[in-house]
Amino acid sequence: MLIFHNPVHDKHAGRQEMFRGKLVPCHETPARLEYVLDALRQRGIGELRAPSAPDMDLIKRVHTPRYVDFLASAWQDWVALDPANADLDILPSVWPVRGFRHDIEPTNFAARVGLFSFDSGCPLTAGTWEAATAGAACAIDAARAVMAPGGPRAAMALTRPPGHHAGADFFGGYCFLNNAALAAQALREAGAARVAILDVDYHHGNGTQSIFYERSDVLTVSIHGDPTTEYPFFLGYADEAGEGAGFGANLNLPLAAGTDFATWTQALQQGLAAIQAFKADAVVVALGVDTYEGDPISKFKLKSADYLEVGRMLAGLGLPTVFTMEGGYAVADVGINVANVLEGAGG
Ligand code: OKP
Ligand code: ZN
Repeated sequence: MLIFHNPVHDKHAGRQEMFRGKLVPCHETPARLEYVLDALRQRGIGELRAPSAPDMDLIKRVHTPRYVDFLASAWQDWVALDPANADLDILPSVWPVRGFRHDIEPTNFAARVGLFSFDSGCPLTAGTWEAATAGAACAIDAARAVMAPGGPRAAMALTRPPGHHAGADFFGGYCFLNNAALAAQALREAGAARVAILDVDYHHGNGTQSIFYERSDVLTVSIHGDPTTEYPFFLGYADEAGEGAGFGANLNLPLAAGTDFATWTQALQQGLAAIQAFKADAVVVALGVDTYEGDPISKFKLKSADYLEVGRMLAGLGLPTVFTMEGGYAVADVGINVANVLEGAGG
């Protein structure tokens, strides 16, 4: 497997997130990715490569140009307000909910942060833009690699911050640019007529779903903790099937907290069957390993060895496959769990 790893992922390093009424150290840390790199190197899995420059035009076909421009300048805008801000992260604190106007863009910085975000657990830091754009480049490169004549069957964007909660014009859930969506768009533009995104992260991929909700060329499937009790709460229910031309091209498979591998596997089979029925030409796997029994913020019960079987089942599709790195917060075990998926998928 060809693995595009983000060499500047650690420039995104949030200090604190709002969690249950307190500011706590961020769960989504640079160490997560280092554990994966260590595990892959130790086990000789994959061929590591650095990404090329990000394709900003493609990024602006998935995200709105004004959101991309906001992200690109947010840190400079923040520090311009007060030089002392350089020692703080940007955390959203106000949002335009029902009844507010959505057709205006305030000039106030806090208001703009709220306009482009949906939670207070997602600090935007000095290096977020650099890390997120390099990660986007990993996803785009991985997609182009599997579509190239003679290219590998599978490639991975090994990056952080993750992406699947980021929508066309908002960040949240530790995500800024939607790497899985960017990979899917790159697959489309490289010649795959029909693309499926299979999101196996513990949390519903709300950003990915919303980006493709009205499109018939990209099937979005997500297996996740039931949003009745699990983040992101306001999307990810089983009755969300897509809209307009996209009707029938979204499948949510919510599972109760406490779900074990046997039950989770049945949902995966269902998701794989939907991808086959869709006649996808290529697939993007939004790979979160926060389904792990030891994950500190999630409630499924997968064991490390189970991830080998997950990889085998995904490879059974026999499709060009791009993996993107999403969640997984049992930091010391993220490496073995991701390496197991990739080994199961054929290394
Ligand atoms: C990102 B990914 C809210 C607590 C939950 C967000 C979890 C984001 C998970 N205050 N925080 O899907 O792994
Ligand atoms: Zn997650």
